[in-house]
Amino acid sequence: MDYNNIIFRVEEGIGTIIFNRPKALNALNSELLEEFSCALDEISGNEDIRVLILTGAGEKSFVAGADITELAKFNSLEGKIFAKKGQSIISKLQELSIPVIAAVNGFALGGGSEIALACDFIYASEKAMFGLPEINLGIIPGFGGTQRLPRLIGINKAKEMIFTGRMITASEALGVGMVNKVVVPEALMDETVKTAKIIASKGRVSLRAAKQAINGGINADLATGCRIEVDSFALCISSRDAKEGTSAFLEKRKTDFKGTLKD
Ligand code: CO8
Repeated sequence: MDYNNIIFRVEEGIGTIIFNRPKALNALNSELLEEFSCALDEISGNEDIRVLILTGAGEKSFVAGADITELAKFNSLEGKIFAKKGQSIISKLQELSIPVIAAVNGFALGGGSEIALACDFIYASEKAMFGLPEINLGIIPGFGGTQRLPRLIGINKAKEMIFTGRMITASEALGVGMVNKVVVPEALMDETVKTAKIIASKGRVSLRAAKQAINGGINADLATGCRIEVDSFALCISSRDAKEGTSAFLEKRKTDFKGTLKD
């Protein structure tokens, strides 16, 4: 597919999607969402991609939310269709078997924060601003924000953000555990790629199993979560990567994970 609203590239096993409507602060219109969805399908079908990075074009914004010019015209049914479509794309993002890092370079508002929240973790530029300002538009977050934000930062802090619509700075986001690392704007991509490369050097099967165990267990009770972990552990122990990892340790050499899903 030709992409007009995103840039999608793959280098050394690292996929990068850049939301690319800088004149509208990379707001999510239907066309961009469709392209994002197709790129996620491409990534799911490409075993060479080991880690995905999401970021925004331009210096100002990651994604400033859903495109309000589109939202303003929706009736209830259209709103429901749009929200369902957005949620299914964001679930697709969360369910990717590979790790996903959001490199938030500027505004991550509404749907933009919700995309970042569905990533495995967030690195942010000092200039980043996070918020769920939907209340100011007379609506509520519709791409999973009322669900993922409280799970990540706690119910009371999430309620304060959602009820006031107030934006928080990158350092506040760091303080509440929404963001893992804050760096100067020029260092954001380098820092993110550095971490992505470390992750990409690990075994694909064990990365997949770890993500599956964490995501599967987080909303379950501890006993269920531990059962998921046992199954995920069993999945990777017989993999080629596990043989490589254990042999490399015993032979006192560096690991060379092939990243294949075949055992
Ligand atoms: N949609 C469309 N256009 C936008 C958006 C947006 N979300 N955000 C910014 N733009 C456009 C502006 O209209 C402007 O365009 P133009 O130059 O043609 O006038 C351009 O981007 C630059 O924006 P500003 O001039 O406003 O830049 P400022 O630096 O003054 O302000 C802000 C930046 C604070 C980010 C400001 O633009 C803003 O508040 N934007 C809206 C943010 C927002 O409310 N986002 C939430 C949207 S709702 C949402 O995401 C819900 C998701 C779930 C939907 C469920 C479906 C029913």
